[in-house]
Amino acid sequence: MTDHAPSPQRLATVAAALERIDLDLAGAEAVVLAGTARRLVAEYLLPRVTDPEADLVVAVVGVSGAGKSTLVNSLARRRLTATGVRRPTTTEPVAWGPDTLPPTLDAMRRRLPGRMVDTLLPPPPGVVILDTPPPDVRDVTGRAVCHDLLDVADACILVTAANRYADAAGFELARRAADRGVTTLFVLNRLPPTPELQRVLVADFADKLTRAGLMATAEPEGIIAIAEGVISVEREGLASEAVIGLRKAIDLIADPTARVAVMSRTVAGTTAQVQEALVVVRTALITAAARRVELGDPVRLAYSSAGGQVAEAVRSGAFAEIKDDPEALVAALAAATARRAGRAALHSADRWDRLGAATGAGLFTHGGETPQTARERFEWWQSELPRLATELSGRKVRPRRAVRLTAAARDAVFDPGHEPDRRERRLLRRYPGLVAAAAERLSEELAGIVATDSTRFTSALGPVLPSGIIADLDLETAP
Ligand SMILES: Nc1nc2c(ncn2[C@@H]2O[C@H](COP(=O)(O)OP(=O)(O)O)[C@@H](O)[C@H]2O)c(=O)[nH]1
Ligand SMILES: [Mg+2]
Repeated sequence: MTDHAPSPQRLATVAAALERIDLDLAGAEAVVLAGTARRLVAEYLLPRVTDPEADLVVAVVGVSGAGKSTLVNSLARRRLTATGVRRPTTTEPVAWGPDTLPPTLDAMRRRLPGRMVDTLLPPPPGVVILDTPPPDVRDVTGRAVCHDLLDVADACILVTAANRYADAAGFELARRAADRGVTTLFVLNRLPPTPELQRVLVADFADKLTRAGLMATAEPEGIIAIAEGVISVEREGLASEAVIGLRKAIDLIADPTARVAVMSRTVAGTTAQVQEALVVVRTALITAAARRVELGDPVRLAYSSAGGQVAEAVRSGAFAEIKDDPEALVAALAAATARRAGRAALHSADRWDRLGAATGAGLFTHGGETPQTARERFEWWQSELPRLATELSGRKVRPRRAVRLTAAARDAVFDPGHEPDRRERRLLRRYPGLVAAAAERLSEELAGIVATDSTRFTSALGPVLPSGIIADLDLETAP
């Protein structure tokens, strides 16, 4: 293969990375380009670079009725057949080649029903000729079969009927091929019998191709002219002499030296096209990641300070005067937590609004379930205090003592100025570290409650960029 061709390892890395990215991350343009890049890498570049000795795939393309199938039959000197194909309109491709088809056709063969290969009397060694359906034939997923075949071809033959070329029929196929550096033979088919008229039409066709940027110079020699001829009923083709020019042109690219050059040009062109697409995809992913940080940052800061503020209020004794009324305490604590979460939400939604991100009315206050969640978690915290004491000391707390112990620990956590009486002090001494552990666990609960409230924002940020993906989405990196 050429010096510029990416290695199979690199291609496999890029293909895997393209499978891995969650395209919710990027915009519509990047989604389309990532899909194209993935197909070109997995279905053309990787199999082609892995097996450079495999035959050259030459796709015969053009609009319906241009005479593609007739020309391929003429070259083969018989009617080509493949199981499941109904003539005269080709709806499924037919590959005319030897028994073993190049791996670049594997993906298409898997995707299309039926057998697409005719191995009887194969074409010149080194090439596989592919008769394709017209561009309006689509597979079950809605993709144009002809486009996908053209995208895995090494060379192509664009067939245009003399009465159709004027409206640029099939030019978009030539453009698609040119974008990948595919060597293209232009056939002006079904020409009228008068040589003079043929010359005029061929020159005009060459001129149109040149002006469309599909041919370097308007040389009529660059075009293979074929006159409308008599079709043999039994082989559905023209007399062999009619296609001598086309056959010679195919022999030229099938020549071992020319083959390598043709293939290298297509590999280089396809690599360049993929690389361009990858730049757009990488940029979109990086932009999306930066946006995630821009939007996520204010939310994270606002909510972590909200959790911290309630914890600080507890430590400074803001709830001291109701510490002996468990019902009032839980209600006040839940209300305070929800209020702080609501303020963090307001701040976050306000920032998002200014940053142009979508915000619903509900985002400007705390989540509807937050007060109830807070209540349940504080009740759980309190009910777990005896078990926490057991965990710390390894001693069982008897049920009657549990009530007193819970009250003593709660008093100590919520009232920094609380002076325990002798009984309480004795009780707490039996469970060293309980008050500190209980306070710590309460802070965790507070942080958990506000974090849950913040998921209304963080879940809207979309998936995180998988690590290493940007470096992987590059064909120019060494393996
Ligand atoms: N008489 C005559 N008919 C032709 C010629 N080329 C194609 N046709 C007819 O035009 C129709 C379409 O040709 P076909 O090869 O199936 O076109 P495709 O859609 O490009 O594959 C068929 O009925 C062919 O027999 C030709 O040179 N002479
Ligand atoms: Mg056909």
